[in-house]
Amino acid sequence: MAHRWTNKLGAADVTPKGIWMNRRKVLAGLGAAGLGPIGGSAAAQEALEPNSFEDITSYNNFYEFGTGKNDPARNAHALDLSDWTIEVDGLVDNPGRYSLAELMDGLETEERIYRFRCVEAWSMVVPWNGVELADILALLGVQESARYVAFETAVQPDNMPGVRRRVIPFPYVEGLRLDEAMHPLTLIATGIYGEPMPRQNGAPLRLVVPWKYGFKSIKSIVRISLVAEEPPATWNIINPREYGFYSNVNPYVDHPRWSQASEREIGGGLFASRKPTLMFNGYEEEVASLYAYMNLEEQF
Ligand SMILES: Nc1nc2c(c(=O)[nH]1)N[C@H]1C(S)=C(S)[C@@H](COP(=O)(O)O)O[C@H]1N2
Ligand SMILES: [Mo]
Repeated sequence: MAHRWTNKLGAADVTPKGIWMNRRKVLAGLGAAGLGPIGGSAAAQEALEPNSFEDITSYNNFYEFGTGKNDPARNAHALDLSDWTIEVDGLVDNPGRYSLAELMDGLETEERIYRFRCVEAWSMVVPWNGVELADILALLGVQESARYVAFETAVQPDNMPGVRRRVIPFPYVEGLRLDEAMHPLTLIATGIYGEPMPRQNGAPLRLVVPWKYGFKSIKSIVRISLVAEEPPATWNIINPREYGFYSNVNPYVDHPRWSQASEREIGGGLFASRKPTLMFNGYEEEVASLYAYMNLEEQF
């Protein structure tokens, strides 16, 4: 591929102020701050048409329930949601074991219609309900020395056939750099189409990071840790050559085994043409400054 994406933006100020400025920019892009869903800059022009509830809940990746796209819809009914708690630990002022309601105390969920791009080169548009992770982190009190946020998925061997068969290592783990975690596009989602999060989509709470490949959006979270060092991430552990820690959507950096230049839209029908993949999945204007100092081909 001849053309390579390079970051032409100036120095990014990855400080709380930098984050705040970035947040203001995103909110400014909405017109009236806080009104309506954020779809990203490109999406301001192009109204995003969400996929059907049926598409979103029947074509899934959730390896705890099997590796087939239909397996989560078939098997995730067994996920036990009773007494769900989220362990919060590490470099945080308010560690402890929280219920979902306690974790989101006083926060109102909003709808965000985001593009969702899997590393396997398929995509959907999903109307999530959730809260900004930044707002949860503010309640938890992130300490000065924290640089990353680590997440862990529930392991329920009796209820998860993929865990029993050890199709990949479990628990599924993921992580974000703190500035990524604090970005106003980054959500903790608790629903889709106004319904509580379906089990196959990661009930009762899952991460959504719309400018990154789907595997960063870890499901059914039971642990959130504030840490100083880059935390482990499941697909990066399995195959670091193919899956980087950052995994930002990037049409100019191909997967070693396939092109990332285009994508197949789920629900588009058998004869639909592939659509070009957008830099940072269409959220370039909002997030490119987070990566100003990085070579995105080496740190992919
Ligand atoms: N715990 C866990 N989280 C996960 C996965 C998984 O297998 N286990 N798959 C990831 C991948 S590869 C994708 S594409 C998305 C799929 O989310 P969806 O099924 O809601 O579309 O979930 C991500 N989160
Ligand atoms: Mo994925």
